[in-house]
Amino acid sequence: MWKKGFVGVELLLLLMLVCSSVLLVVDGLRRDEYPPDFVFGASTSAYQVEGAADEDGRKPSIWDTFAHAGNANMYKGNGDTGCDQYHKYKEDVQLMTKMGLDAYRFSISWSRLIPDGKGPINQKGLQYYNNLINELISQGIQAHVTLHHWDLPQALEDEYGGWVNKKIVKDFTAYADVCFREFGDRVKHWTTMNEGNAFAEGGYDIGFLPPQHCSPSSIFNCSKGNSSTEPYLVTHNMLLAHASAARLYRNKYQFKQHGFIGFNLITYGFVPLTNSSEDITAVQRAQDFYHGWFLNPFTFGDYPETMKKNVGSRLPIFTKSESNLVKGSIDFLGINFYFSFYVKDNPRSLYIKERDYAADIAAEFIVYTSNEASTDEIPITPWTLQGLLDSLKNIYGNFPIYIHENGQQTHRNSSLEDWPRINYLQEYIGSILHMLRNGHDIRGYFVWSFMDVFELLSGYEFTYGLYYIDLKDPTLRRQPKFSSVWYSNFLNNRTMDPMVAMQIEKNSLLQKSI
Ligand SMILES: *[C@@H]1O[C@H](CO)[C@@H](O)[C@H](O)[C@H]1NC(C)=O
Ligand SMILES: *[C@@H]1O[C@H](CO)[C@@H](O)[C@H](O)[C@H]1NC(C)=O
Ligand SMILES: *[C@@H]1O[C@H](CO)[C@@H](O)[C@H](O)[C@H]1NC(C)=O
Ligand SMILES: *[C@@H]1O[C@H](CO)[C@@H](O)[C@H](O)[C@H]1NC(C)=O
Ligand SMILES: CC(=O)N[C@H]1CO[C@H](CO)[C@@H](O)[C@@H]1O
Repeated sequence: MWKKGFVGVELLLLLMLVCSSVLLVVDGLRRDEYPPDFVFGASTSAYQVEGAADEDGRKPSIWDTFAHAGNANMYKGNGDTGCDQYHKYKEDVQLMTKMGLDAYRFSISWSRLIPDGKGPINQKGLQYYNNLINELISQGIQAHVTLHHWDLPQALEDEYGGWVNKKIVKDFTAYADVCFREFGDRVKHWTTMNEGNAFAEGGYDIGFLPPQHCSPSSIFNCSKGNSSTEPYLVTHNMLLAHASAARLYRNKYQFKQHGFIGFNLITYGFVPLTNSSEDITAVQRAQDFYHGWFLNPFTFGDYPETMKKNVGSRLPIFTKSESNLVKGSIDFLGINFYFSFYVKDNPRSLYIKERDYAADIAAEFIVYTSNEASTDEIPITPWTLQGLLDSLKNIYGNFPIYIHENGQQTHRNSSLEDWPRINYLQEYIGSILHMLRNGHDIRGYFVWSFMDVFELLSGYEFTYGLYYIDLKDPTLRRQPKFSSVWYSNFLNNRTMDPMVAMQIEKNSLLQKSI
């Protein structure tokens, strides 16, 4: 499939002549139209790529436990081997260099660096992250680091319940301190939490994600939890842990390391199902519950009024000093964006006696579908991303934003000629230029994912990668998909059509071998 039949050298030369005259025009997207310091990158996270799960002193995280307990019966697989980046990081950084990435977004496995979550540092873990960061920096690739990506050390979950307990604030801050101290001379972009809102909802309300807490009424058979209270408690503790780490960074490191600290949320495009005022209000409420839950405290020092009203006494209250700590504690917001939903007002859910977070929103969410996309593919809706950023800017001001994740899913076993992914990336990257021109302070864009990783929502069935990995191949060779060629051409200011580019690449290989 990849190595299509031999094409004559003459034809290739002709193609090259033709394409040199259509350079850059193909999609109208040009790298050099974006601000020079705008970063284009790709993302992964520790548990999804590293493998080496019990090597060199690493201990389990709540995600290891979740995966080995069967992933809430949604799919099979675990990150024991992942993409084996732990051993292949040099090769991977080479691919990034060749691709022309400005930045690589990855996460540190807390339980690899500090296996019990607190206490002694694992020297081998420290060495690994130093090696990876040095390799990136030596190639001029920025390291954008996340500290918690669904992978709290299991030891802290066992000892005191992890994020439901306020003790987490102290341990998280101490872990962050180690990272700032050891890596902060080279790492300038720190994100404390990945998808804090999805972690609270998926992990503590519905219970289909680690650490799988939920009330007995959930279909996900959790062994513990309380969907009415824990999502709010956990979010409160995440906000305090973030803010405490940010204060530490600002007081102790920022003046000499000159970096930035932010937080990451999953964001959705919300579209009212009808134009009734009820549905339009339901959209605002959905935005408050999903995005304002964190952004309101970060901006104003308190939760949104809609949440106070619907959640009542189950919503923790900020003390004056907590409020001051949290307010203004992000230098940037990282957003992950994939899906859009229609939102329908659902006031009846407020009559449920023991309401969970989902019921508190009093809205129904209907996945936005499109006739053009196959059912496997995520519909492409850049206008909802734009609507989201417009509304965030209106409510919270024009603070710096990194799009930390965006990408298209396909079946792992589908073609390397991943045109749906190219279409998706092209539309969103194009829309960012438009948003920049409309005054949005977007600082960077990261494709999820650099390669086919172990996916949180689908294991190894669906993938988002620019590189394919055949799991049956013991060497886990990284094979470029068309999307990687497309992205690389864009980043290197070359022609955008991967078909043409592949021919050029083949031609240069041919010439080398002659
Ligand atoms: C959840 O916590 C609330 C408040 O403490 C309590 O009233 C409720 O019974 C708890 N629910 C479960 C399922 O434990
Ligand atoms: C929960 O347990 C029930 C009864 O054992 C089982 O039928 C169901 O499949 C389980 N659900 C999940 C998501 O594991
Ligand atoms: C709502 O109104 C907008 C603007 O008038 C229109 O474009 C849209 O199609 C309407 N939506 C529905 C579901 O009627
Ligand atoms: C990209 O190509 C354009 C048009 O040929 C050129 O003006 C620009 O300098 C190039 N930028 C880079 C970074 O090579
Ligand atoms: C192209 C191809 O082989 N697609 C198959 C991939 O695997 C899924 C099931 O996991 C099948 O439904 C597809 O037909």
